[in-house]
Order: sequence, then C-alpha cells, then structure tokens
Amino acid sequence: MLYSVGFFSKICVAFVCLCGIHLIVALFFYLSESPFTKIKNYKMILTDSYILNSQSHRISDLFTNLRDNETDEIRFNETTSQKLTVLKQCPETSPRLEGPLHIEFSQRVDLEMVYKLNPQLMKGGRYKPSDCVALQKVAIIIPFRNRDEHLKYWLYYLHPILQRQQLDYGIYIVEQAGESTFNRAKLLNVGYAEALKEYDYDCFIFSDVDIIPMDDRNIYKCSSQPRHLSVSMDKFGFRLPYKHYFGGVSAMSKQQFEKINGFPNNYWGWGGEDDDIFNRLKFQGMTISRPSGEIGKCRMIRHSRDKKNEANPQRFKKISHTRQTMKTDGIRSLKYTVISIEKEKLYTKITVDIGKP
Ligand SMILES: [Mn+2]
Repeated sequence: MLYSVGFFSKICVAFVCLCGIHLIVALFFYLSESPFTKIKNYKMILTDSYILNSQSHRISDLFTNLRDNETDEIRFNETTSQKLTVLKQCPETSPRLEGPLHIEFSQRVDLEMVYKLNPQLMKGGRYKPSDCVALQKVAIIIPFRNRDEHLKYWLYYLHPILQRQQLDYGIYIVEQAGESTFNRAKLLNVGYAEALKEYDYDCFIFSDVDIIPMDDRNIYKCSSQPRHLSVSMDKFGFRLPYKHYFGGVSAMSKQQFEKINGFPNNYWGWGGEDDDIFNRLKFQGMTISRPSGEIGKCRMIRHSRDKKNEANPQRFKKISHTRQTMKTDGIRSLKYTVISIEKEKLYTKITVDIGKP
C-alpha cells in the first residue's frame, strides 16, 4: 500500500511538471507574436527633416522582411518630435510607369542638367524610393571605355526610368584602365564583386552603355530565371538576332550569378562572351525569361567598332568548351586591381586594371 502511494505521487509530480513545460512553451510562442517583436521586424525610417537622408536609409537597411501592408506612425519621443514611420512595400507594378517612350540621340545632353532633373539621387548614382520599400536592391553594371557621349544619354534616359520603376538601385561604371584589348565579361565580374562590397544588392543588371529601353514597363529587375531585357533592338530590326542571344542588357539575381560561377574572364575583344554566359545558364539547368517584343524594344546608339575591341577570332572555339571552362574560370577565380573608385553625382566609376590577354 505504501509503495503504491509513493508511485502515484511521483506520477502526479511528473504530470504537474509537464503542464508547467507546456505553459512555458505556449507563453514563448505567444510573446514571439507580440507587437514588440513585430516592430523589430518592420522597416523604420526616422522622418524628421533635420536627420540626414542617408542616415535614415542606413537605419532602414537594418530591417528587412517587411510584409505588412499597413503604414503605422508611432510618435515615441515628444521632446525631439522624432517620428517612427513604417514604410509599406512598393507594389508589384509601379503606378508611375508611362509605357512607350520617345528615345532619340540628336539633342545635346550635359550631366549638370541630368543632375538637376533627378534631385532625389544620392552620391554615387544611388536612389531608393522615399514612399515605399523597393522590392529589389539592384546594381546596374556597365562595362566602359571611352564612351562618355553614350554614357550621358544613358544617364539622361535611365535615371528617370529606374526611379519610376521604384527600384532601390546604384549605377556602377566599370572602366578598363590601360590600352589592352577590351574584356566586357571580366569588367562585369569586377562590377558584381565591387558593388557587393558596397551594399547588399540582390539583383544585378548587366548593360552595355549604348542601349536605351523604349518602354519603361521593361523593368530592370530580376525574376525566378535569368532575364534578357534587350530583346528587340532597332539595330536588329526590332527582333532577336538569334534565339539564344543574351547580349546587350540582362538581369541575374545573386543566386543565379553564383550558380554559374559568374562570367568568363578570358574573352578578350568583341564577341562570344554573351554566348558563353548563355551556355553557363543552360548547363546549370536554367532558362531565359524575356519581356514581350513590344515592351522589350530598345535603341542602340550608332557607333563604329572601337579600337582595341576587334572581333575575337578564338570566340567560336572557346564557346564550344564552356562546360569544362566554367568550373575553373569565373567569379571564383577573378583577379584584378582597382585603380580608383570615384563617387560622382550620377554614378560610381570604378577604374580597374584587369591585365591583358
Ligand atoms: Mn554597341
């Protein structure tokens, strides 16, 4: 009899302990849903006018994962009258888009005028919407050498378009120093690596300096598959020159870019590197996403072939070996020396020594 009482009391103690654990677990999950932790996950921006714009952006960067669609304003410090504003995410389709655009290259463009037309730009050609949280952080990478005239037109047309698309973006002009043969793909790799050192970009647009979209519904954003944006260029009679063409302007997420080991570093001179990139995507089981031919219309500024960018005679042979070379040649084997990084008003210019063939 004594034995069985001791036994039952032990069972009772164990039961009470179980109830206690259950209560603690329930309490934990209840508290993790409380307004206190929710506020921690919100994007917050201090909106007082005397607080520097860049500072408030940095504060907002600390908070990602905004999903709530409500905007709350919490006044938390009456003495300094600082307001804590929770910004909602930008809509899937920007309400500021205009559709088809008139693009021409006859008028003269000067950069001071472009700067005045885009008063919301931050140093280094950075921008983010002030009224909502952009859906993607986009670095636009432009390989460059001796094309100042083209760059003016690009900045004049693209800055307003990218702002209407409500993107959190930065412009990176990657200039090849020296006189050796031009290497577009390696410069793009450098732009990718350098942009990531500066900001937590999740999407990369690789664009030639002389291509301007003719419709702002051609969004400079990434999607679930690598995206080709310059699908109907005036130079090719507003159609694809061939089915697997991936040159001109393309968009890849960080994950997509890393999956293919970036771009090849050893295509010196004109041609082939875009087909190598296409092969890399194909071998990694990805497909190409594209806008419609109507929305994907672009103009290319007419020019003659640059000196030191002659057609690469080895390109056909190289393209046939992508499956092997992509494992060893790419972003993971990239070597270069940065000569300077200049923060201009409308763009960041990275001058780089990428060696020679
Ligand atoms: Mn061109």
